[in-house]
Amino acid sequence: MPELKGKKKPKVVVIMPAYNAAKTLEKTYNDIPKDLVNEVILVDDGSSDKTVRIAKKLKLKVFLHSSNLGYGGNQKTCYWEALKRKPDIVVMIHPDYQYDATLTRELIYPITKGRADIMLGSRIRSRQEAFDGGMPSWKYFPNRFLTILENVVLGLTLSEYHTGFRAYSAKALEKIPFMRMSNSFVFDQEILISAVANNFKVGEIPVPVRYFPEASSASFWNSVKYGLGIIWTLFLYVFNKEGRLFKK
Ligand SMILES: Nc1nc2c(ncn2[C@@H]2O[C@H](COP(=O)(O)OP(=O)(O)OP(=O)(O)O)[C@@H](O)[C@H]2O)c(=O)[nH]1
Ligand SMILES: [Mg+2]
Repeated sequence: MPELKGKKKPKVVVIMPAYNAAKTLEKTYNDIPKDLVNEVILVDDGSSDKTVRIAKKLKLKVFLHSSNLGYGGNQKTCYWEALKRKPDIVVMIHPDYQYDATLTRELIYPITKGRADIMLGSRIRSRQEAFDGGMPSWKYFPNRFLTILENVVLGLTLSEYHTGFRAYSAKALEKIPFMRMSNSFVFDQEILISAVANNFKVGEIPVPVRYFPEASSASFWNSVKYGLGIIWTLFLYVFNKEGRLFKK
């Protein structure tokens, strides 16, 4: 995994998978360090609010889904369009202002130095910090349980797998069969499990978390379904590491 050699400045494309993000999009966008980023892509997943109007006002590159495909389906279009632009690094940031986008430089630094292929912005440095940021306990504890399980199965030591602030080296992303993955929230896990199946180096930095109504749409039952989906995907990985879901 060489340093991005000969490149003074890597080409960075930011992608924002959006669904009803009108109230938070502009604030999120304003925090992205513009000197670092070549292009910002937003894929709208059939929002019923003014997300698209605001994205166009901000002069983002906007792509539209005619109906709601789901969070994973949204990211597929995001990465597909991002990779077409031949970037060095692709950064995902949720447009819900839950993550601190000013930390993008820190997030991508280990990738530019060749120390990591994928970097995650973790909301869980400590329980107190997560609670202080407003994370509800019914999200915190299942997150911890699933993270421990994923660490044991995958042999990693991450503090969470569920973050919406991530950076991928384009070379790694190209080897991940993301178009075959789920259209639901489980996509975020499948992509990391595939990273492990492909021997990519995954790292993390802590990021402060902000919980407020617009930053979190997942209901209790959707979260339960999501948790079961993760366990099922881990099962598939254990019994079929070389499967089409994980390897190209
Ligand atoms: N719910 C939902 N979100 C989508 C979809 N497509 C894109 N998104 C975006 O993905 C992000 C996901 O949303 P959240 O509901 O905050 O989920 P989360 O951050 O994983 O979970 P929390 O810890 O509850 O915040 C938001 O920024 C949405 O704009 C979709 O089809 N459904
Ligand atoms: Mg959120």
